[in-house]
Amino acid sequence: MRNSGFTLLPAGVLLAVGLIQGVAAADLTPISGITTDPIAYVSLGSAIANVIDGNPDTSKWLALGYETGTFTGPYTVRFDLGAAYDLTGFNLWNNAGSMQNDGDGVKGFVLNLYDSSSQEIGVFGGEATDTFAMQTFAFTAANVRTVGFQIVSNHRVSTPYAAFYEASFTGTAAVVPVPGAALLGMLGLGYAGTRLRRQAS
Ligand SMILES: [Ca+2]
Ligand SMILES: [Ca+2]
Repeated sequence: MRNSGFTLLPAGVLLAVGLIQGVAAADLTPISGITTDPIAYVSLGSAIANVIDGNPDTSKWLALGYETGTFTGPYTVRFDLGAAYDLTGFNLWNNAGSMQNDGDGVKGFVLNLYDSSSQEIGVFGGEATDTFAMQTFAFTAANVRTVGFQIVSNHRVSTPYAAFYEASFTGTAAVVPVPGAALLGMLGLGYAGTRLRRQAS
């Protein structure tokens, strides 16, 4: 009598396999963000929550800086990914409002990468165009929990703020050793082998 391998495995092993497969992740929307820099146009709805709601909508944005004067950044918003991830890139939906290429989008930026202990473990710099379409910036960094998105410049110095309307990251859950899960897997394989041997005899 033939059995599929899966029916021979105890439920715990199937659960462990499922959890491992579930680790794969594509788009990572931060769970929260903070800034100690000024947010411009709060009265018009400018807010951090707008850029981490998973919904690219140019009418819901975050403007860092001031409403009058000139651009005097850098301004930083620090995103919390909610867990440690091995990152492969950054997605930015830049500029805001009803018009792109009007100078208020992020230009030069730096990503400061921190682990779960808030130790800086990497830095990535880039330059964004002043357009609405999603821009992707590839890099690799392991065990990143929070990212400081430091806006160094916008596209027109006479505009005193920089605006964008969504941000996300790509990557997979950081691989951490889980001795218990490995042991469970070994026990499961041993159990399956025992069943196979018993059935063969
Ligand atoms: Ca949004
Ligand atoms: Ca604009």
